Amino acid sequence: GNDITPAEMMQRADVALYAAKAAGRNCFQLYDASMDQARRDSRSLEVDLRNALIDGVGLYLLYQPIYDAESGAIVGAEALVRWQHPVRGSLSPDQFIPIAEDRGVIAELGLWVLKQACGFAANSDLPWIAVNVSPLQFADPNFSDRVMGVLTQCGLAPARLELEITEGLLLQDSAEVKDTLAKLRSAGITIALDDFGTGYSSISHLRNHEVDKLKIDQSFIRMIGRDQAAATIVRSIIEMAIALDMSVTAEGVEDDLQRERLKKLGCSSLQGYLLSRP
Ligand code: G
Ligand code: MN
Repeated sequence: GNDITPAEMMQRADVALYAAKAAGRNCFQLYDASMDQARRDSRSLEVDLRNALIDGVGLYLLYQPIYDAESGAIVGAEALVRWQHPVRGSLSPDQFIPIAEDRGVIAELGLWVLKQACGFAANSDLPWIAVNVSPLQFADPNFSDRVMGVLTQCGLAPARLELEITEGLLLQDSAEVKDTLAKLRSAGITIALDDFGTGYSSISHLRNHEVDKLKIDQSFIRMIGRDQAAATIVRSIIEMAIALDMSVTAEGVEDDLQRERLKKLGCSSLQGYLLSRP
C-alpha cells in the first residue's frame, strides 16, 4: 500500500536488496510480501543453526567412500553434512549452507564439520578424509592455523586430510587466499577443486599448481554414454590432469558404462551411488 512509514519503506528496500543478493547479485528485485516470509524463514533457520552448533544436536556427517578406479579399493571418503531439523525434518546442505554463509555462521559450522570429520578419520582405517570448505572460511586470516589446530587436536596426520574448494575461491585472485592455500599444501594437506567443469574451469589455476586434484562434476559424468560433447570434455579433463600430474576423481558415477569409460580414460578415482551412497 501507499500508507507505509518511511521506516517500513527502508525495511522493505532492505528486504528487496537481500533478495537481489540471494538471486546472485548484480540484478534488481522489486519488494514482494512473500520476500518477508523468506527472510523470516532464513532468520529462524539461522537461530536454529546457532543453537544446533552449541551442542551439535541434529547436525551430523555422512561419509561417502571414494574408490581407486583400477583396483576398486577404498582410497578415502568425503564428509557430507546433514541437518535433522526438529521441525523441518531432514535438510540437505543446499538448504542451509547458503543461509549459514549469508548470516555469518559458516566459519563456525565449517569448523564443526572439520573437527567431526578429522576425529572420525583419526579413529578409522581410511587413508584420507575430504572436507568441503566454503570460500568464506578463507576470509579468516587464521584459517590455516585453525585447520592445523584441529589436526593436532584430533591426532590426524595432515597427509590424511583433503580440503575441497570451489573455483570461485581461486578466481578472487587474492594474495591472502593463495598464501593460505600454500601454507596448507606445504603442511601436507591435499587441495582438491570441487565441481570442476561447472565454473570457469580456468586452466591458469592448474598451470600455477594451486591444487593437487580435480573432481569432475557429476553433471558431466551423468552425460557419459548420452552426450558425445560431454564425454569428450570428460576425456580432455582427465588427459589434462594426467599431463599435469594431478589426480582426478569422477563424482556421481551411477552406472557400469560410466565406470568402465572412466577407467579406460585413466581417471584415478571414482565416487557415486553405483559404488556407495554417502
Ligand atoms: O558439491 P559436491 O560435489 O561436494 O556435492 C556432492 C553431493 O553429491 C552430495 O550431496 C552427495 O550426496 C551427492 N552425490 C554423491 N554421489 C552421487 C551420485 O552418484 N548421484 C547423485 N545424484 N548425487 C550424488
Ligand atoms: Mn565435494
